[in-house]
Amino acid sequence: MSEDFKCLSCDKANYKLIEKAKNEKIETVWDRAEAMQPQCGFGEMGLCCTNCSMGPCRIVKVSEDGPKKGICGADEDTIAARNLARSIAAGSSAHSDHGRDIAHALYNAAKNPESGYKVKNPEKLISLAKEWGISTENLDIKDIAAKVAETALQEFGKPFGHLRFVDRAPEDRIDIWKKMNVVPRAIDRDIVEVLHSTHIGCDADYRNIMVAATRAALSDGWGGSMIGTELSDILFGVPEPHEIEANLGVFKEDEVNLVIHGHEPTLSEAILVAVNDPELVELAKKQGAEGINLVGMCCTGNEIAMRHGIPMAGNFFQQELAIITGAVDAMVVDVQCIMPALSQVAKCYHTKLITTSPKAKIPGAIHMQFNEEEAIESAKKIVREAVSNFKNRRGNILIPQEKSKGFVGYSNEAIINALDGVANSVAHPMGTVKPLADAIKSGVLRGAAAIVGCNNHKVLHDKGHEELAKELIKNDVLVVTTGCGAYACIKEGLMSKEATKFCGKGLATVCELVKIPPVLHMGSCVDISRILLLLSELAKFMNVDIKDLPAAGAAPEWMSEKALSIGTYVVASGVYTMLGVAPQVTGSENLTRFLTDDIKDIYGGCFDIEANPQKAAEKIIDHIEKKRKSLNI
Ligand code: XCC
Ligand code: SF4
Repeated sequence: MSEDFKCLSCDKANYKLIEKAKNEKIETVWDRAEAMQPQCGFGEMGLCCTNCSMGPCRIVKVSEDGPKKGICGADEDTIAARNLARSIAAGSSAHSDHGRDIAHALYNAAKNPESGYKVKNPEKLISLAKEWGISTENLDIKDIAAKVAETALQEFGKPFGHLRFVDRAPEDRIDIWKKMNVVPRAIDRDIVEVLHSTHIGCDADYRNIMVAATRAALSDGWGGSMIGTELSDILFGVPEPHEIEANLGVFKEDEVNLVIHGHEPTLSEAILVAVNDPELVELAKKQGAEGINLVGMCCTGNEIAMRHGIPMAGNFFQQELAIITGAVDAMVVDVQCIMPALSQVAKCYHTKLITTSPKAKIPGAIHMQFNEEEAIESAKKIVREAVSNFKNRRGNILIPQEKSKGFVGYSNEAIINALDGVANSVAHPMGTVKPLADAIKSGVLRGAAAIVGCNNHKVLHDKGHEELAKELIKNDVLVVTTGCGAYACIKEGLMSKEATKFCGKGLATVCELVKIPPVLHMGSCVDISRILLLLSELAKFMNVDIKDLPAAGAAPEWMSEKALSIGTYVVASGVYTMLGVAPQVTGSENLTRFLTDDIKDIYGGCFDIEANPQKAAEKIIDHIEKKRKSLNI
């Protein structure tokens, strides 16, 4: 029976649950994807415009007949570019609003003891204060935290200048951005400008639309996301390697299973404190449970795995399946990548789906607003709700056996220290990238590639990530990963020490020598800002620009607008970026050529599209070898 599901996912843990869903007549993402076929060709190509109420307008490409312009006269290039730009702006807004919430939490840590938040890494706080020119003299940690938080919040709307983190990029890179007029200025402003310029009757030049979109994307990568990552490290600690378990087998039949799903560590960190509260653990026991089993899903799962070793239950396509186990007592969600379908699935079981953010309510879910000003108290109320639901389990529980082990938590500090031979401590700020540069120069490592992003029914679930990762490490390319790609890799065993068996000789030697897995877990999607910084440090150390490095990015199964923003800022930072799913722009030949070719001459990076992971790997390796040749290494 489970053989039938091989065409849906390559993760065996899913098969029994998909079968269970079928038997129990519960619809999943795969059923809805099938029901959606054939998908709209206009949308697929980016040729449908609903920017004003004279529309919708669509451009007909498949035949000579039919409109070639919208009612206002917008052509395929304008329409496709406007659609893409708006998606990039939405993606940038999601990451950046997340960053803003973390900055507010840091402010709460400083000013509001009721919040329960505390600065966990004062060294990183002080170092950021110095970088931003904030005087720390005679100030205690709380005062410094307040100043840093306020300064971070001003990055969103400051009227003049450019984003502070831009100065972290190599000089050559900043020069390119200046020349192209894409230096991000203020995060909200850059996003708003995209919305304005893509309004009907405004910008009609696809290349100019991409200027605004690129600036908004850069204000995500070198702005909102970087603020999110840096301030999260300050508040909750710099990630360090932890060995954890991953996949749907992490649920426990005899414990309260609480899934935390979404993105912002402000919630998950508070929930983690709450599940360890003796009173709540006692309550769980009174209900007949052995304890409380907290597990993570999607990016918030990445965040608590890498800081606390909490198990990672599953990625984007596994969220419904988690509930279908019948063992989830509560799924607590905040923002982003939470399928509205969850409330229907939860209804079929005893599971409580609890929404917590005013930005994301779901009909049919229980809404318990998470109040960051009283974070811990608020989290305890949510956990109490979960615990008290244990007794309502209905039987018919199926927890798959499958789970894997692996190491997560490779912040830049952890990677640099590991390569430097400094054991197990990231307390001191970033050292030098020399050992990494040496390994690349000598050719023991041919280069590095980031595999990031989501799940998408257009690619066999997890296969895009896994196969690409395996092919790259076989060819001595070090892989770093974030987001739902990280789940695919850990589930396949690629983050375990044994994964060296998949590696080429050079990479295997490095991994064994410094005791790292060949695929390094760098966190959630906002943490792609860590990758930007690592590339930037490496480029500066080697006296080149990011575009000259033997490095590449890939998003084999991407689907979200955030991924479009990421892809754009990564390309504009000089990185060759492979997509496994084509963006909805192919109706405009000019825009497609711009993104996959012309853009190379501007930023040094470009998009490439290849659904087949083997072929994608070949292209990435080819790119890396070309860069090595140009560097004479
Ligand atoms: Fe979402 Fe971040 Fe994509 Fe996964 S990788 S599906 S965006 S959870 Ni960010
Ligand atoms: Fe049609 Fe132009 Fe309005 Fe878009 S903006 S819906 S192309 S008239």
